[in-house]
Amino acid sequence: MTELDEEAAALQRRFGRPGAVDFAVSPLGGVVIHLTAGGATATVALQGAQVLSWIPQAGAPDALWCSPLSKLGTGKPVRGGIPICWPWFGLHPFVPASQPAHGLVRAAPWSVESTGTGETGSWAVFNMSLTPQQQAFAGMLTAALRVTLAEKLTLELVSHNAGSAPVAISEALHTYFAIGDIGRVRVEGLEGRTYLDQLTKMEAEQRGPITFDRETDRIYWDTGGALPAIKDDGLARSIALSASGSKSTVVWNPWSEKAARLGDIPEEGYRQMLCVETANVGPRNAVTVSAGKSHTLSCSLTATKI
Ligand code: TA6
Repeated sequence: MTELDEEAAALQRRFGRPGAVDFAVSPLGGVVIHLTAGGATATVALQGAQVLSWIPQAGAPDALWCSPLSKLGTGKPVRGGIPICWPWFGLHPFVPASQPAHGLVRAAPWSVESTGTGETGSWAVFNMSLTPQQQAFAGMLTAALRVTLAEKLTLELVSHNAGSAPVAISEALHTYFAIGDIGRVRVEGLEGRTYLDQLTKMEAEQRGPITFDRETDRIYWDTGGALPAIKDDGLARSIALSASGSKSTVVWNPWSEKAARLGDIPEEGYRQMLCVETANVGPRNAVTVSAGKSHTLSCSLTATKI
């Protein structure tokens, strides 16, 4: 048995619920949890507490896109699934050059706190604590992520401030959705909202559904209460996002040139992926967590045929 096999077996003995919560070694080279509920399945890597796959109904195609060029255990986040951007989104607000983009935890090892299965589905809770060095500039923060699989896939990211002073955070459930083709998909539900175009640094109002014919990188502000949905004519599928504790929604497709520069998206791979991210993006939509308090960012995903 390899070290990973032994780690998976030990976690299975402690947290496994055979047929509902099962630990295994992924072909990507790390320990994962397979959640099963009804005909749905989801796979979550301990690295980054990153959801890598979500089959919403038996026989349905994966609703999440994951690059075939990514591996676990490389020190880099897997390109795909649902990376956890925390405790900042994008570049660090104060020391951008010295810190990784999208925070400290999307490629770090999280620990399993608890698992279970029952009428509400199958679930796992992961914990993350910052190192003392990280706390020195990020604050006395801890994070917990609960992934629940039932008819929906629900993620709840709880930020706790264990310090004695308030801490401002920004964050995103940076979801890569699998789509038939970027030219045959639209995002509804953000009409009339104001967004920042990250490419032009200009703000504009969304008119009609969002469609795609070029690199698109937009932060939609103040989207609390919005119900964005991806309408995918290629796969004849609709994926609805229902969020809470979220004031921003990020919509991103790298298109061909940026995808080539990123280096971990196969040629033409950008056509089968679309990010619609449940977030709180600073400074406008940053969240201040008071001393001793917590904040929860959550999103429930529902996939239906159209
Ligand atoms: O969420 C959109 C975005 O901020 C884009 O600007 C792009 O950088 C993307 O995230 C991916 O970032 P990554 O660090 O994973 O390459």
